[in-house]
Amino acid sequence: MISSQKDIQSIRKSQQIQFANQGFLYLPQLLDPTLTARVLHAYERACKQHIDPVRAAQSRALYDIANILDQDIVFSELAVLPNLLPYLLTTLGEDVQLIQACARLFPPGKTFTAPWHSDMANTLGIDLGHSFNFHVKVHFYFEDLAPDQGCLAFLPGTHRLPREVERPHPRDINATEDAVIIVPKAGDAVLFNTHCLHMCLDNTSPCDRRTLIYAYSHFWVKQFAGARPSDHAWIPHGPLERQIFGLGTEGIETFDQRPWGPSSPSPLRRTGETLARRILGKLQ
Ligand SMILES: O=C(O)CCC(=O)C(=O)O
Repeated sequence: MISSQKDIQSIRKSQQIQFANQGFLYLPQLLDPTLTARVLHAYERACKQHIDPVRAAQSRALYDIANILDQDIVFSELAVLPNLLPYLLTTLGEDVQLIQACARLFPPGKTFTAPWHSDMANTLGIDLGHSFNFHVKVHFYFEDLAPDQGCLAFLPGTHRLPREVERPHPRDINATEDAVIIVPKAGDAVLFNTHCLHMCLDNTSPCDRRTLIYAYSHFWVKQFAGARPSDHAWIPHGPLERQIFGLGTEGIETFDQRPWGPSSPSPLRRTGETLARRILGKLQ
């Protein structure tokens, strides 16, 4: 088993504050060099199988491989990377689930994203400006990007704007002054609240931008096709790992799914219970 509750540390307070205030976290070197090399290798193999290089060169379109989890076991390992789990548990909660996974190849060209958008703008039933723990995305990088290679950029703090509030007009935004642009190295990741205004910048470099993008939310949110490998043997062991791939505990209501039982006691409560047991043991 990869994860057990006692092995999972909290993330630093400063990172919790940064996620709450800015809406994103840059996570340098989340992947170690061996894993980074495995991911790069598996990504290149998947692209060879799924992307016709001639068509790609002609159309310069964006390519997404939506069933990436079926291409190599390393992509499932990445979804539940032990270093990532504390971030998922802190930013979403114990009922975290993978909702979507894809590999993306963005050739040189204009950006394909809407300028400064929230992914959640059409999501009903949620007070977006106050729901900081609803939906996050993680972009994984397995090669260094140049600043002009279609990097991800954010307008910090804009996840706090309600849906109804007018967002800044792209024309009024000077990316170099107003935005935080992440220029990642191989092994880095970026985790963000998808209601934080963000965009992919133009790729004016001569190189493709190659990334993996995984979205996570709660166990009760519907998974997209491809958010679980078809071969369940590829799902890493452990209750949290299985839950992340949408395989909860049988007999537990969807809303009550937790990896370590329906109501995992807080660390304070666990300490209290241990103390109580010791004291009672001495009294008997
Ligand atoms: O950089 C990208 O591939 C897309 C960025 C984006 O808009 C997203 O992940 O929601």
